[in-house]
Amino acid sequence: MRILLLRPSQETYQFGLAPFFQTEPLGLLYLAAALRPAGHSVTLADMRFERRSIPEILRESQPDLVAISCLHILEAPTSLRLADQIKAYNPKIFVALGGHAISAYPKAVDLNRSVDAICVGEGEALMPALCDAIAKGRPLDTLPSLLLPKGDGHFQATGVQPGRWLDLAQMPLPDRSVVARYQKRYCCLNYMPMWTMETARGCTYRCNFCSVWQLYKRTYRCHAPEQVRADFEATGRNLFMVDDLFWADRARSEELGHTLLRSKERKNLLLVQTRADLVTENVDLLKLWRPLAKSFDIFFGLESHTSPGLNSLVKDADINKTVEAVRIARDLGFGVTGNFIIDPDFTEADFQGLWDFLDEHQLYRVGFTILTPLPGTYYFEKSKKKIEVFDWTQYDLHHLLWQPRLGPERFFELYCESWRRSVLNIAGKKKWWQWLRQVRLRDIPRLAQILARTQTLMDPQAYLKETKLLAPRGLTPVSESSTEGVGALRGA
Ligand code: B12
Ligand code: SF4
Repeated sequence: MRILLLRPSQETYQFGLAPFFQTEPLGLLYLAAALRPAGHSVTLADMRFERRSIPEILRESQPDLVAISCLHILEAPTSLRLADQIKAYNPKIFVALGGHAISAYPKAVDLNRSVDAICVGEGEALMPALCDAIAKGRPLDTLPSLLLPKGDGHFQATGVQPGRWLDLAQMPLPDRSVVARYQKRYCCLNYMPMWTMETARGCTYRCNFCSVWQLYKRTYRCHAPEQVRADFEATGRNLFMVDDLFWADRARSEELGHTLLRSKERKNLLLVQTRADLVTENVDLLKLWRPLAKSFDIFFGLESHTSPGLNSLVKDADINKTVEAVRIARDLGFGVTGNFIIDPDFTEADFQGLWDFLDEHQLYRVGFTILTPLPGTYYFEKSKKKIEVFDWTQYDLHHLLWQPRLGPERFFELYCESWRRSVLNIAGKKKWWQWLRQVRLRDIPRLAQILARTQTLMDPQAYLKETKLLAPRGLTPVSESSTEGVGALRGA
């Protein structure tokens, strides 16, 4: 079969650093690697960079099946629009929709009549089986992990139980040839081009805001060390390892570290994501891994500046570990980056406490996202009663979905003040000329663009303009009161 893999773009890039974090669609690269040996011809279009329209892409690739990957729920509206465009072009093309966010919340596809199958979970076994069944004209309701249209706009699971979890140790390497035409454009801030790879999948923890553990049912599986080494060697100088839980398995991480060190390959930048407690418990592993790259950044899910705050997010962590992990990572020469979650329930004192914590521990290379119940999580179901906004384009963790305790105006003033304390504020601690010293001459225009854009992260009016909340009873709607300051909201 001829198969087209599609990575959707998203509706708007209003907030956040999304335009400067554009990485390879790794899930689709694994699908390409699974489909080609089965004899299928595979092409990929990354709509974040495409100038060609969908009809032009379809004309060129002539697919029998299009597989759309929806990783983030905020990409659901564009994913569905792509499905509609494909069917409008040729109703005979089979449209399969999968990916993390849709797997976690297939309901987001309800009432769409262009999707022929919703694919839940990992695609390496499912996609070849689906293509095989379609090619041979076999009924699809014998396949596991699928939801098929019922005819009334809704979808129904086939009910066939999936087999055991895939053995990642047996999995072929991702096929990067399908993104060769985009490779130069993949980036993480001023690091460009950027590659991504995976050494392990899943997470055994249970943070309430996160959809990863709920989808993978708290499993954690690893690729074989020699395969990881081959992938490490196949990727370029800047590498983001997308694992959610780096250094989780001590013995395996030690073996993997030694395996990679036996390779001659060293990176300019290596970026990994992990938890503070995995750093404090694995100092020797960090020492072992450090020589693998010139710059080695750890992205921590810092989430809160207090232990009760961590508890409320079910992080199963202690704030002392955060402090210790930051110190250890810095002492060993790692770059410390991370993210804090701002709860709409924050008081003025909570914000002040956060800023004091940032100052005390010199945490300025951090971001701030708004606590957002992601569809497919228990937390989403629990929060449904108070959620006022079900427009998925607002689920980028930079929008309010319900009334914050302080009212939207004051909330965004303080939220923006948090961003102003980060290194991205060119009027703040790190001046723009200090940034320039850190980058190559040819990267300066790009850095200037990034810094210019990030200044909107610090402008409360920009957020208020976008806010779709209902006005609290008796108060002036936010959009009308936005120039009048806090008084208008308090006037009720
Ligand atoms: C890498 C990554 C990114 C990259 C982008 C990657 C990309 N190519 O687009 C960057 C860093 C830019 C990013 C940004 C954000 N991210 Co992100 N990201 C991830 C991360 C860590 C890994 C994804 C990955 O590559 N996995 C590995 C591959 C192999 O898995 P996969 O993509 O799921 O693909 C498999 C299956 O899903 C399936 N499959 C995929 N497509 C299809 C299609 C078909 C037809 C079939 C059959 C199967 C199939 O098969 C694949 C192989 O098994 C995930 C966490 C996670 N574990 O998923 C978070 C995650 C997806 N991100 C998340 C979030 C919240 C964000 C941000 C909003 C964060 C922020 N602070 O701003 C932004 C939003 C970006 C934006 N558009 O504005 C959440 C999403 C939650 C949700 N339900 O929406 C996740 C789950 C993290 C979390 N802990 O909650 N992200
Ligand atoms: S936030 Fe990180 S540690 Fe928590 S469940 Fe998700 S992936 Fe695991």
